[in-house]
Amino acid sequence: MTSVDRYDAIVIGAGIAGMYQLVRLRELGLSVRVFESGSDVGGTWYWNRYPGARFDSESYSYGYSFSDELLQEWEWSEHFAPQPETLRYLNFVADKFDLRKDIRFESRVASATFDEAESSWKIETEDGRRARATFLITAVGPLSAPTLPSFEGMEDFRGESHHTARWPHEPVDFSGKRVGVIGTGATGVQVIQEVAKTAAHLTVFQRTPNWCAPLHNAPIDANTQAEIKASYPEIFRRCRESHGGFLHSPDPRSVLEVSAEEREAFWEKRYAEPGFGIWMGNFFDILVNQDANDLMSEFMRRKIRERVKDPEIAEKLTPKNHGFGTRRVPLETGYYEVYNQDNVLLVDVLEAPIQRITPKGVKTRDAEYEVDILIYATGFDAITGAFDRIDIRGQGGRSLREKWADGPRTYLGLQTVGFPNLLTLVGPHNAATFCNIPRCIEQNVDWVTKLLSYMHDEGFGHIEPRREAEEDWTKHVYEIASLTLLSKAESWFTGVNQNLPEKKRTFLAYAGGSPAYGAKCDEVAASGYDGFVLR
Ligand code: NA7
Repeated sequence: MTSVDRYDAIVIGAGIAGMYQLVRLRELGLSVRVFESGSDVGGTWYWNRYPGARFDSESYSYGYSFSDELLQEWEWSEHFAPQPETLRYLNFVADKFDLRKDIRFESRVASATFDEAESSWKIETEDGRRARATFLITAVGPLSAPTLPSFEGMEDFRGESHHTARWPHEPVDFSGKRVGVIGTGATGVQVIQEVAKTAAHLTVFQRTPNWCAPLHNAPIDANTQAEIKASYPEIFRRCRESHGGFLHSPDPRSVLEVSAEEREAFWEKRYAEPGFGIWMGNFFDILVNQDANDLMSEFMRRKIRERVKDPEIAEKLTPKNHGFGTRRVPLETGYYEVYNQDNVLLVDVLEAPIQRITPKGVKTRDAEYEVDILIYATGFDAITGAFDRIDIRGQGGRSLREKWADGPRTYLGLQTVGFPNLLTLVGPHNAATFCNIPRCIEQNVDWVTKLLSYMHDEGFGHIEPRREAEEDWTKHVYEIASLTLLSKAESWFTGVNQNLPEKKRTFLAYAGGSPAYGAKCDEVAASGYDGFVLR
């Protein structure tokens, strides 16, 4: 060891992507070091410890698929596992594959600089540790840079306050407490329905309501467990063939071609089924045709009215500025019924905005709401945020943050011109950003591993995309997005976060689906990496 440790590859992040990338690179015989800011493995599942955090993907469709032994050893207890179980699973994986010995924890990478003379990357952590590697692989996660509002007085609040993605490791007791939650995205919905069970009083500060659908979670019984273990190849085949890597695929019929009775029956069935079927397994055109989407949104509107007793509250909970499924659909268990409880108050902060945080609570235009605990479920600087928090400098000292300031430009969401040997797992414009994420992570990691193996065999030490390839891919990403209604809504997919006014509205994910994306990646590899320059 010198003062600067040298490796073949440095991976940033020990979540699902970083852990799997480590497994694969070790198999190639490469020296690898993973840097992780947390004190242990797990990424998303390490940080998001808020009460109520759980999968919206079927547990058995979410775990790693690469090891049959692991699949047979691990047992999920519920169809949609809670966060503590997922974190236990990831720890189990880390133990089984002895991953921790190559991971440096509590090491946040502050900067990464490309050294043109050596064609390698130098990184420095916040605590001054330096390392160097030929390849820099980011596994930083698409939703890992939490954002807080910038209300005046936040630091003067006298109670306890937490962002959901920075939840304490010790349990927070809500009994007898007045709790406030700001935010009603997928996270807010999960935390609200859980806190409402024990808090003395809960005030929900909602700006934009979302279309929420029932999760229908249940424990997995012994027979089902055996069936799951016997059918993993089939489970993963179905995921591979579906647009978003889920067990749900769209119905090929148009909403507009079936009778009113038929579509009602279909939607009732989907509403009563577990998971994302109502989003990913709906009529194919609800996400591309406004008329089709309007009908679906009307169905969901009726459901809210049926479940929420007070019609005025039901109205407040009904989205007005976007159609069903055009933003991430929160899955819920009794969420709407929470608003029938006497101890729960819904405050519409679109109507009466939050003006400041006071020592005692939250002050809106109309009133001050006193709380003992304040929960910020206010989301993330999505997809590009975790990159922006590292000072990444490529050829000529060019900053990645500056390059992507008007929106990311990539080739396959895996590389970007001017930053050779930097590979961005689950990066912007990568199908993994709109996916049952481990399924697409495995695709990304396997592709990168094959690339590194090819480069080793062919004697290449340098890879970067051609400018035309980057332009074509970026254009394709925006064209595909423009065909969907997702591109019309304000959401983290489109880079809209009102706490980040400088962030440009673009489309950050890839909406063309993981099968098409996977096929394109395979084609590029088979052609000897068409679109890339290898030296
Ligand atoms: P989201 O989906 O970005 O939701 C953040 C929520 O916080 C959303 O309801 C926001 O309202 C609200 N918010 C943010 N800032 C404010 C301020 N200043 N005032 C009032 N309300 C605010 O993040 P999540 O963590 O729920 O979900 C992220 C993903 O993680 C999710 O899609 C899953 O895939 C897992 P807004 O909509 O901006 O009006």
